[in-house]
Amino acid sequence: MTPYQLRGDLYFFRSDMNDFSGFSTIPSAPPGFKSGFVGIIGRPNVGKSTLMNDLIGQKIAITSPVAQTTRNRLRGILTTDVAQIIFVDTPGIHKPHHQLGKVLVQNARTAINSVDVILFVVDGSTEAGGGDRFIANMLTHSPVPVLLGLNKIDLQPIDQAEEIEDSYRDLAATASAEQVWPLLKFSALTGEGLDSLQTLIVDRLDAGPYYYPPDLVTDQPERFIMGELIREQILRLTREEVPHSVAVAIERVEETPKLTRVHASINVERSSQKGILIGKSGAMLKEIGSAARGQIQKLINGKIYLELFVRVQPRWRQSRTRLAEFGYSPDE
Ligand SMILES: Nc1nc2c(ncn2[C@@H]2O[C@H](COP(=O)(O)OP(=O)(O)OP(=O)(O)O)[C@@H](O)[C@H]2O)c(=O)[nH]1
Ligand SMILES: [Mg+2]
Repeated sequence: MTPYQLRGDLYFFRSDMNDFSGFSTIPSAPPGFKSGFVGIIGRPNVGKSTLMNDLIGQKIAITSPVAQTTRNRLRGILTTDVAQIIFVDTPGIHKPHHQLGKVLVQNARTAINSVDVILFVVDGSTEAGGGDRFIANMLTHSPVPVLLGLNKIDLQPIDQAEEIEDSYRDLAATASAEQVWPLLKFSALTGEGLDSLQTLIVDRLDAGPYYYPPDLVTDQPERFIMGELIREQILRLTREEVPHSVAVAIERVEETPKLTRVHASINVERSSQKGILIGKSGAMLKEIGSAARGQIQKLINGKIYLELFVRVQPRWRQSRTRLAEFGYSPDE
């Protein structure tokens, strides 16, 4: 079986294979070609995943106004004529309240140590806060170049622009001991400023090979993205503690020439949450299912039959075993 396959407009991994060295479809890079890994780091909700999707031109990561949307390290690959940039989207760094949060923050920190450039993203529509300073301190002795990216400038109030930017200039000046962090402004939503960001990143990469086939946009398996698209609808349609208490598992995928059947479980911590997710006469589950089905069909460009069931797994966010089962293990 080939390790990846064209579905719709995208190539997807079809197995757990992640070492492409020696894989015949990877061309050798032309002279002067650059490549490297760029870690997108920051507080929850500053727009890291939206930014990665925009930069690679595909929706790989789900996004939402709920903090702690991203729970896994996700790679999005951008290949141009001159460079291959592998963006590593990470969970927002926050003060963890349970085992899940600890794993998320730990994985974001691990990612910092295995990239060539760090893109530290902040919310440029408000002044720097304690969470940003905490991350800035973590990056103080970074051996790799750090770029400080002010996102959401489309929301920046004009009369406060100066104060806001000064607060981040101060942050960069206090934290950057060994290097001066360039400060950039952009909007992941409108795309403004992203060309200059891309240029600045490529400037900081060294000459290198194609790490992935040029037409691959992510190393996430298709099944993983299916589960995330279901979770995204739950984040969109439910409130308060429900989004945080949900884990989606793809139990089975059966492919026939005309239809792909996907069986997924939605795991929650309490029966009250199960009740909310099912809704009156199953209305909520139906709404989640039909919206997620639409998204998954778009993803694979084919017909999907989606079956969802809700299961109570008490305190799964505290259980190492359950976390591992749902794909939230500490990265190496
Ligand atoms: N107006 C505006 N909204 C943005 C911009 N970038 C992201 N957003 C919104 O901000 C919210 C959070 O975006 P995400 O991309 O999920 O944020 P994140 O940093 O990945 O969050 P976590 O995964 O929780 O760490 C979403 O509602 C986005 O639509 C931007 O440039 N402008
Ligand atoms: Mg995210």
